[in-house]
Amino acid sequence: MSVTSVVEKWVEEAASLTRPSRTVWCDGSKTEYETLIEAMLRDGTLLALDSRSYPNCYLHRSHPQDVARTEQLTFICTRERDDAGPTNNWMAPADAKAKAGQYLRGSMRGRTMHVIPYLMGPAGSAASRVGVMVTDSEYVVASMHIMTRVGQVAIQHMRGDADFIAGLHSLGDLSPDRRLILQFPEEKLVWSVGSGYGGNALLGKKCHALRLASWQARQEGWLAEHMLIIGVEDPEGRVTYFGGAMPSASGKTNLSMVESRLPGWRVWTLGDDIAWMWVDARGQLRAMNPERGVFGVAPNTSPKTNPNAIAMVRSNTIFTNVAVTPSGEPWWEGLTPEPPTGLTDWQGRPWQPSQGPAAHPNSRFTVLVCQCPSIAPNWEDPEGVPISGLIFGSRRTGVIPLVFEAFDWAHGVFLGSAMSTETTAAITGKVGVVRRDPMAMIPFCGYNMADYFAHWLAMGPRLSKPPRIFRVNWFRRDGDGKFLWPGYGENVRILKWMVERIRGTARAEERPIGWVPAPGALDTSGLDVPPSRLAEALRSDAGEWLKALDELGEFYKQFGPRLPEPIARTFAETRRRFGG
Ligand code: GTP
Ligand code: SPV
Ligand code: MN
Repeated sequence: MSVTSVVEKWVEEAASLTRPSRTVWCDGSKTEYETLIEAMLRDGTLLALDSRSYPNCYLHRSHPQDVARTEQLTFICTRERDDAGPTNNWMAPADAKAKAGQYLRGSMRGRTMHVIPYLMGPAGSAASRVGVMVTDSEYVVASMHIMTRVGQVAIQHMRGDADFIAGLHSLGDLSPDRRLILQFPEEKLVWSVGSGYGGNALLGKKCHALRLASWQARQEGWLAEHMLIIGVEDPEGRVTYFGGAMPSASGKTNLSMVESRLPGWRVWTLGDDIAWMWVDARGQLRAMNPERGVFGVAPNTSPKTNPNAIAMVRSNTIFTNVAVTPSGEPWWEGLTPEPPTGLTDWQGRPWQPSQGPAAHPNSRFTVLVCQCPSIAPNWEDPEGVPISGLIFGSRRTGVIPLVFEAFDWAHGVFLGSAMSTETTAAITGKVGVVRRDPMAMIPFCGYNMADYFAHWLAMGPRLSKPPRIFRVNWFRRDGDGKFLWPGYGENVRILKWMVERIRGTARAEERPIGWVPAPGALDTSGLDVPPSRLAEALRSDAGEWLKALDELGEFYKQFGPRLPEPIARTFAETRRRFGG
């Protein structure tokens, strides 16, 4: 493989810091993948699963203290603190390198350093971008094979000697005390040490495709978002494309491969976690999925909730931190109504129900997205797909209705900026705590969030027909703690209403928060949800909202005068509409 001298020089620098016993350049081939798998089976990094029911499927158990992203150890390292903004952890670049340098110096001694040239986005797309990461984890290399396009295809995409994001990753000693995930947007550089898990370690994903890409996107006038991409096909065969942002473990993968419960309607999968979007020459917003695989949440994935995912993970899948049955099949909470007997838990111990969940709540599967039965035929179109609707969803037990539509682009950006959500097991820390999460980007925006809002607002006038913006909440509960809306496959009913809103045919009522489905406007045919329950799911209560707006006002304060005026104005208007 021929690489540029800038790449070579950077790899040499990484090696002189980490001191691997040898350096291997990855070509992305099937043989390379198989060789890695064999080596990991030999050294116990992987366990083979039952080869008849789960061919080419493996189980990896991560270090018990390394099971999710660690946001408190994740930093944006810009020269100016203000460029990272008040919602990011910040470290000066020199301090960050001094600190992480201690953990990285000699960290690959006795290990192999794998050099992975990877492409984010389909081959042949002007929107695709290159990264080169080095790592001492074979599990990371195999995962990158699935999640990105590895090898010569990446090098070919470089538009200049230095046209790549550089990523240095080392497992270090896996201790959270010596773990840092550092983004240096001004140097197009990532340093990650001390974790082998998910977004901490697969540097193409959150570090590159969101944190650094969002920085580049702002400079270059596009968007890098924590969004799924779907095409919704109606009974006449017309497809309407949506992007959808939801916080970690809050429904993107599920919505991206929904099996429709409405006859004649179907949902096509294009992406489940990240969308890169740009405005084309005609003023149309277009989107593509920079990833090639799914790193999806296992718990609650079942033939009932997500049959497409169940089919997708039946072969060629790496499972991480799930439980395993005596016959060598993966298992997690929710897969079957009752746990099978004789389970081994995610840490390899015989499982007793009294010990808590058998699979880690953030256990995941890594698999090519093209294995999903609902994969869209055009998912790798270099031109992307035209986006007609954007969805902001979050996990809220109360306050936020099932679905409503923004009045216009600026109002939609306000609704995105106003998102809050209950935390999940995707990040270390307490689960179920309400926190602010604008556009589901609080952990992933690589620059000052006030500037991010301004960037979103500035997209509006560039769009000849701005996508309609919708807000959803599948997670609202009744007084008994039960979900008000059945969710999953039934969410297609909400998508149908959105498509009809875009076409101008669906009825809606104006409320202080936006357009809410009029009674009867949501297709509930064959659905066992009484109108009173649906009304409860759609309710917006002035008292609750005024309280929520007070909290939002507190959040906005930290941005000071940097908060864009249209956001402040829409905030004030919303308060007024509620009589506040
Ligand atoms: P990340 O990969 O962390 O970014 O997560 P994600 O947004 O893709 O979330 P995912 O679709 O994997 O869903 C995570 C959790 O939300 C699982 O436990 C799901 O069962 C649950 N969930 C998803 N959709 C629904 C829904 O419509 N209703 C309910 N009640 N739960 C849902
Ligand atoms: C998320 O947390 O949003 C994920 C999982 O998609 S990870 O790749 O670990 O960040
Ligand atoms: Mn995610």
